[in-house]
Amino acid sequence: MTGIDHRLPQRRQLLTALPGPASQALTERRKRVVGAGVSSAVPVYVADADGGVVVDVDGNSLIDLGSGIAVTGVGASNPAVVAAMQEQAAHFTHTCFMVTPYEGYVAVAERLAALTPGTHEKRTVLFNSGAEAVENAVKIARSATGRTAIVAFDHAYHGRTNLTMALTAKNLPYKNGFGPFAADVYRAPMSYPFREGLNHDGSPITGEQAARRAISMIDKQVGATNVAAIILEPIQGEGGFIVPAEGFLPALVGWARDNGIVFIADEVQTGFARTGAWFASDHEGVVPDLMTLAKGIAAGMPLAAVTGRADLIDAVHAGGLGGTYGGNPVACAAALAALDQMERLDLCARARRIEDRATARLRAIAADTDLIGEIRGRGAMLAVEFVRPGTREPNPEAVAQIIATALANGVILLTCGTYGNVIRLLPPLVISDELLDDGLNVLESAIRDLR
Ligand code: PLZ
Repeated sequence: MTGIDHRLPQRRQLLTALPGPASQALTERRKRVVGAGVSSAVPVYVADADGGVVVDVDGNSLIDLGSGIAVTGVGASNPAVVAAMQEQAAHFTHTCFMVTPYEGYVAVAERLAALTPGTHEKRTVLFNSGAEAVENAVKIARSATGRTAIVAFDHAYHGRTNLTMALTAKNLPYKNGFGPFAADVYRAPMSYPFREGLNHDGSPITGEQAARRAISMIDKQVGATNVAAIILEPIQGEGGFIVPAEGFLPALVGWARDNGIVFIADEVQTGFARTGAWFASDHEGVVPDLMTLAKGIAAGMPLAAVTGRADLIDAVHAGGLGGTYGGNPVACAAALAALDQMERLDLCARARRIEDRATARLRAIAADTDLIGEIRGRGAMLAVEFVRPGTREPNPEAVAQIIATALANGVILLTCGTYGNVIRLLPPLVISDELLDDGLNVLESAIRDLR
């Protein structure tokens, strides 16, 4: 029970092989006019989507275990969100908040102040994309501290614009040939328990030790007094759904605070009930100085935010932040309705239920194969890291095959990871138990097919 009456039947049904003829025809049209640098993970064209299903132009009904990369937590056509957008669009679609402002923007900022960690005074500025939010968080940190250096982490993903490419770790496909990148960006070692060495006595490296290793690198190579901000995804997304060892985050935040360094939590992927809490920072009681938010905030409308300490954000001169579309009124209406839905349907609890259900299944699958190195994640942000049997060597080939088999059987699954060897589960939070189970059945048999 998810508390929503879905418009489309919530079932997997294939009428053609995938991609079907209508999708294939669109792929041909696309090749003639769409830039080759944009690729699509799933070569079926969408006609409709609702709850846990995506219906393609050939009438096939696929199970969505990706939510358009962690965006449509409340569903891709949630009726409350659709109604709110229609109502707003019927009045005005745009005025530009920098020209003639409107209430929706202010209301979103109020909601974010209340929902994000910490009871201190907060401010919000709205933008269009996650990358734009990250760029602006960096601008704010530099302006407020008068310092310039920014530290990001191994395996980080923060976007595709010039500054955010510099912050992003992985070369292909994100950075290759696109440099030179923004200056004064440094990379510190992450806590990645599955791929971490051991202490001399054979004990695992703790979160605090991993934090000390990063801090020492920053101190020695950059110098704390030069650092405006450190930016970190509390659970890394594109990098492989890496959950740092417990204690890593609090130790870094404490050190940043002691040294006048702004701690930016990039919760673009982890935010808005996805991990079973409003924000991933909540799991360890971390209160970031600034947060970057996007994706789940507005059920698919392009909206992003920087929310955080009033003293930092208000340090920027008047007119220093903005953009034509930032905080578009239709996107704000969608966000307000989506946030209502998250509360009303208690989607944090729903994400935890998805975690329990899916991890139990995944553990059973793992017990039966030597291809799975680790199952990890929180809430409805879960990952399976694949290895070559008997080793920790990444196995991207197995992942590619599993994804292809699952798709052929009508399940949309996404990959991630620096080594391309991680399958991530990001179902809409409103997916039904039955549909989730059916999707996991398909994943299980795709894995079994490999053995
Ligand atoms: N920060 C933590 O996950 C976007 C990118 C997909 P935008 N992640 C999906 C791709 O290949 O482009 C993301 C993120 C984190 C920032 C971003 C950037 O958000 O809205 O894509 O700009």
